[in-house]
Formats: sequence, structure tokens, C-alpha cells
Amino acid sequence: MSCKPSAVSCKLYVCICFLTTYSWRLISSKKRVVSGITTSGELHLGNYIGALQQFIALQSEYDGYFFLADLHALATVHDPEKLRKSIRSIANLYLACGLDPEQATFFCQSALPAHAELGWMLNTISTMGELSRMTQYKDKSAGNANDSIQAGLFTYPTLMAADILLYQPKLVPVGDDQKQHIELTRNLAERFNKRFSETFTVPDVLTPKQGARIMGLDDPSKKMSKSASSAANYIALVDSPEAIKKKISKAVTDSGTEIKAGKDRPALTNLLTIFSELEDVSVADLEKRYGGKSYRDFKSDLADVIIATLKPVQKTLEELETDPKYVDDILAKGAEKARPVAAKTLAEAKTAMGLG
Ligand code: ATP
Ligand code: LTN
Repeated sequence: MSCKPSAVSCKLYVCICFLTTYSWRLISSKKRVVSGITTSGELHLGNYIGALQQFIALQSEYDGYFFLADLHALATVHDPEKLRKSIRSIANLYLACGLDPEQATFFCQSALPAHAELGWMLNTISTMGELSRMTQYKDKSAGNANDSIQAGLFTYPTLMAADILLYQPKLVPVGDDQKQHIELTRNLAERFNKRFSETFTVPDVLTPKQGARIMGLDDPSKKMSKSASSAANYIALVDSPEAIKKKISKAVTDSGTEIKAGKDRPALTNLLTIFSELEDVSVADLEKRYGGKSYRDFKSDLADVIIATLKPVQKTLEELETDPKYVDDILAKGAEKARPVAAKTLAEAKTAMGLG
């Protein structure tokens, strides 16, 4: 039998080479997005609407790097069991909410020392002034004496900038409260590129048109937050139907009886926004639907919509909780995929600064 390749097999070979190169180009030409969530507690509806929904909507069109910001959690959590529990719970929730590890790269920040290394390098080009102007730092340190404020809380944004710049993304999807940190990241990238050499892509922030700042149910002047002092502030994604009904029925409303949004109606605006985001119906349509109806009717339907949204998430979560190895493997594979990307940028940044 002749060993010479036939014309058909040659054509087939060329065809396979073309397809491999072309599909690789398609994957690698996807624009990159990067974001993370701090593993400092339980995820809530604000995280879901402001961040997770965006990650999931972007994952097929973009090359997504979505990580668990466990090093950032150390700025506020010094209880190892609490931290471990939060990392596992948020990892499970990313997947249960629809993050697809086949499409997006999903990993723990602490698995890649490059984050902390670049974080330090960016500290050296940041100023005390700009870090003290960060509203998250001001809010979280308010009322505390300098001696009791963690330095990690202060330098939190430079680590965040490192998380982002390592992956050279085009976009960073976050909720409204993180916009200032992304602005600082852009400034640091520009400063570094100018002072040393063109190294980092300057990314744009992406916030959802609606729902970028979901407010607390107990106080619509403050954002829903996982470190709120009362659990009545938020709906956790793991809350039971009974807890959801109770929290929504107790949620603060505005004076008057109308189901209407408006600048002077922050509580109803917030509840309508949550409803609108979860049911994919406009606030204007909801106002029409509930014209003449009571707060009680509206709140009862809102609780049902939240329960229905979270039911499949909680079901998947139960399954994932029985198989921790499955999630660990996904995180390990994600870290392996992220490692060379981060290493390349870190090496370039080191060379630019004179470290080798
Ligand atoms: P903490 O209170 O511990 O700071 P958090 O509840 O604010 O936590 P983060 O981990 O800071 O949550 O946020 C993760 C993502 O969720 C970020 O993109 C953030 O902007 C978004 N996010 C947080 N809270 C809200 C909210 N209330 N509305 C919309 N998006 C939010
Ligand atoms: N600080 C962010 C979490 C976070 C992040 C990031 C978000 C850490 N690193 C990089 C976007 C990009 C927060 O939501 N609290």
C-alpha cells in the first residue's frame, strides 16, 4: 500500500488546518471582559442584578474571566471558616446562576500570585490622596480610628486594578458602587503606560442600564449590601420562600398608596426595578399593571417573582453542594487557563519597571 497521501486526504488535511486556525482566531478575537465578586458573605439580589446577570449575558459573546475575589475578602473577614464557607457558597452560586465554565474562565484570585504581585507594583504608582478619595474606603472606615482601619481596606483598589489589568480586558462589568474603582484602574493603567511603557489596555466600565444600584429593603437610601448590619436589608440568593415573603412584606415603602416610580419615591422605585429586572417587563408596564392596586398585592406578586427566579438556582445549588470536587475541578481548570495570560502581562509590567 502506498504511503503517499492521496489528493483527498491532502485536501482534508488543509481543510482541518484551516478550520482549526479559523476557530482559534474566532475564540481569541473575542473581546475580553473581567470581573469578580468579593467572597465576604452571602450573595444577594443586588449582586445578582448588578453583576451576575451581566456576567452571564456577556459570557457567550466575550472571552470572560470571572473570579472569586477571596484576597479582597481578607480586608474585612478574619474568620477562616466564614471565608471558606463564603468562597464555596459563591462559587456554587456563580454556576447555579448560569455561569458556564465551558464558555467563561472561572477561578479563585488567590490561586494566582500574579494578582498580589501586580497589586504591589501598582501600589507604588498610586497616591495616598487618590486612595483616600475612594467612597467605598470612606464608607467602610467611617467612624473608626486610623489604628483600627486595615491597611488592606485602603489598598483594596490597587489589588482590584491588578485583577483587571492582568487580563488586558476591554470591559469590566460591575454595579454602580464599583465605578470609581474602575476609574482609578484606568488612571493607573494610563499612568503606568506613560511613565514606563505601553503595557496595559485601558478598560471601560460596563454597568447595567437599570439595576446598577439595588437599594436596601430596610432603607432605600443605602445600597443593598452583604455586609449590612441587618438581614432585612437584603434578599440572599439562598433565602427560603418564607424568608423572602417576610422580607418583602416588611420592605419599607413610600408615603401614599400609588405603585409608581419617581425621584421622590425611592422605595417603590427600588421594588419596581427589582420586579422589572427579574420578570423582564418595563417599570412603566408594571405601573400600569398595578394602577389602583394595593402595596400588599404588589408586594405579594413581587415576592412570587423573586421566589420563582431563585427556585431553579437553589435547586442547582443543592445538587452542587453534594459534589464539591466538581466545583473544585472547575476552579482549578480556570486557574490553569488564567495563569499564562496573567503571567505574560506580569512579565511585561516587570520588564517595563526594570525588574528583569
Ligand atoms: P460588601 O457589602 O461586602 O461590600 P456587596 O454586597 O456590596 O459587598 P460586592 O462583592 O462588593 O458586594 O459586589 C459584587 C458585585 O455586585 C459588584 O459588581 C458590585 O458592584 C455589585 N453590587 C453589589 N451590591 C450591589 C447593589 N446593591 N446593586 C447592584 N449591584 C451591586
Ligand atoms: N471589589 C469588587 C470585587 C472585585 C472586582 C475586581 C470587580 C475585586 N476585583 C476586579 C471587578 C474587577 C466588589 O465588587 N466589591
